[in-house]
Amino acid sequence: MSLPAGQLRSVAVLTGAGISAESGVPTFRGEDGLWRNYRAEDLATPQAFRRDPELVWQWYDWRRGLIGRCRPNAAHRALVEMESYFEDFVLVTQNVDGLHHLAGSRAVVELHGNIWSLCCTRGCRPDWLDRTFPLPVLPPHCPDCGALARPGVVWFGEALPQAALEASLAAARCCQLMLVVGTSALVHPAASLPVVALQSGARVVEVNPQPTPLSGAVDQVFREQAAVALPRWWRDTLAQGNR
Ligand code: BV8
Ligand code: ZN
Repeated sequence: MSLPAGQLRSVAVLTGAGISAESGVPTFRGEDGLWRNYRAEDLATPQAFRRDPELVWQWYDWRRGLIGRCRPNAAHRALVEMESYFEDFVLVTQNVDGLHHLAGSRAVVELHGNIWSLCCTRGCRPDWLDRTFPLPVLPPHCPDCGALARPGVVWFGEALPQAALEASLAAARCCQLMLVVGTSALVHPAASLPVVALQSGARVVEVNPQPTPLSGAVDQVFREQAAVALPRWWRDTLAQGNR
């Protein structure tokens, strides 16, 4: 479906680890996605945390140190400009690196939480932000009750925050255009959002140097890096009222 120029009002974006790749944040399933021969699926689980909270915290502390030195790239910045331009704009991210907020995006739905957020495993207090790296003590404990603290992220096998899930599904159902940027489209239920958008009649565009399970179903593919394709397409096409 193609809208006449200038008719584009509602845009939804789904981002994955690939949008932060050019900022220096390792992706999950790329060759640099490994850590000490562990896979994300082995460590990002409640079972791994129960079994060895210190090992899981060492991984998160290592990632926090890496991410803490990274800055948003041109792709993050293009999405900030789009947010001010379009009447209805929602940015749904699977990323926990916080780089969209750092770039200036406000309408961000963090499906999988945020690596800078900590939670009390006893639930005695609301989650809190702690941007120190490296953390002084591993594993960290709750400042109020002394219980073990956990990263404020959604692990495999855990339900996504209900509000975030509902907001992202609503955006997928109502948008005229969905951009799918830098995700392998393997992790559910996030990977189902572009399918919901397609079924709801939206135009779906994928930005990814590699093919994904979505590639055959979307309307357009930019087989390029996000920091190259997104700013160019935003400047040369979308900002001119076309798509
Ligand atoms: C749940 C936080 C149920 C932690 C993460 C079917 C339906 C429902 C569930 C499932 C299902 N099948 C399997 C499941 C279970 C599971 C799942 O999806 N497993 C996968 C592996 C098959 N899902 C879950 O467990 C989810 N929970 O379903 O709960 C439930 C319901 C009720 C009650 C109880 C339970 C929870 C999933 C969330 C897991 N947490 N992260 C942390 O980060 O430490 S997921 C993790 O993967 C990250 O968030 C990451 O963002 C996400 C997805 O990966 P991508 O972002 O796509 O990154 P990836 O490296 O894979 O790909 C990068 C892409 O970028 C590549 O395509 C590459 O080509 C591209 N790229 C590279 N460079 C660039 C680029 N693109 C553009 N520019 C570049 N320069
Ligand atoms: Zn506590």
